Amino acid sequence: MTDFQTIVVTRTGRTATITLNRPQALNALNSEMMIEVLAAAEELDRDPRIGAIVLTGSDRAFAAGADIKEMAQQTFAQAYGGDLFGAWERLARVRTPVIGAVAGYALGGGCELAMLCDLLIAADNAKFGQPEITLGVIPGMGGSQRLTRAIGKAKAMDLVLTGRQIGADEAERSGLVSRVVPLEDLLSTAREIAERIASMSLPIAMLAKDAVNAAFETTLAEGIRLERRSFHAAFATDDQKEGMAAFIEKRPAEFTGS
Ligand code: CO8
Repeated sequence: MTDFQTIVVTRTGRTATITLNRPQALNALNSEMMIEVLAAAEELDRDPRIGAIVLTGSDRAFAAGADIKEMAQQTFAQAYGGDLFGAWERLARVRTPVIGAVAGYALGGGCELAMLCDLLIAADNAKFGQPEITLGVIPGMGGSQRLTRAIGKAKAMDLVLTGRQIGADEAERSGLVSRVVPLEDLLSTAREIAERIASMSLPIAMLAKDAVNAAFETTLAEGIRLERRSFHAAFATDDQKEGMAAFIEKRPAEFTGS
């Protein structure tokens, strides 16, 4: 994989970890980091040997937002003309399951990047927030939409209008993260989850991810229809035959991704 300046990419078996690595700026998301995260995620997504990706930062910061120093002088014409931060949306099109492992600050674009992951694990020191309003802007990478869908209108309005931060426990109570673990267990827990997902059938995991994501994109009736069609399609795979045979024969399934 390419030699990156702002991230570190490691592979272990069928999983990979992308670590944001600009400690001097609390992992503030500048354009270089955006290009590198997207390149790494898309390359891993193309690799059928990788069944799950962990996205993480440092103990102090997952990411403290978009790089304020880089964007401070942008004009409307530059922001609109260059579709500032629009490319991050490509991460939502990665089909391999992505687990966000958040410690420390996940603010602004950092919170939005976390919400682009499929499921979120938080360390007990994690802090989430959308402080854009304090800078004279609003969330620009899905915060007003994904946060509202994740935690509901009342809390999303509270965070987006006041810029207040919430801790890991409130984030879990609100449905933003699926688990909170002690800081020292964050990465091992995220990797265990990644390994478990990667031990399943990759095409089936992709179908499952797609079906859950449809709940955010479409009507209930359309979502149910898509789910049922995908369920039926699963019977075209060898992995469905293997999974059900393994259950009946009382042995672990060995999925091949076919
Ligand atoms: N951009 C640039 N530099 C940053 C950022 C940032 N977002 N956050 C921290 N830094 C830098 C600081 O400037 C400082 O650098 P230096 O030592 O050179 O002065 C270094 O990181 C350490 O930060 P602090 O000294 O401030 O550390 P503290 O522990 O005192 O405070 C905080 C930590 C509370 C996280 C504080 O740094 C802070 O408030 N940061 C800004 C948080 C913020 O407002 N984020 C939202 C940014 S706007 C945004 O994200 C818009 C989203 C639109 C889409 C984004 C797509 C990616």
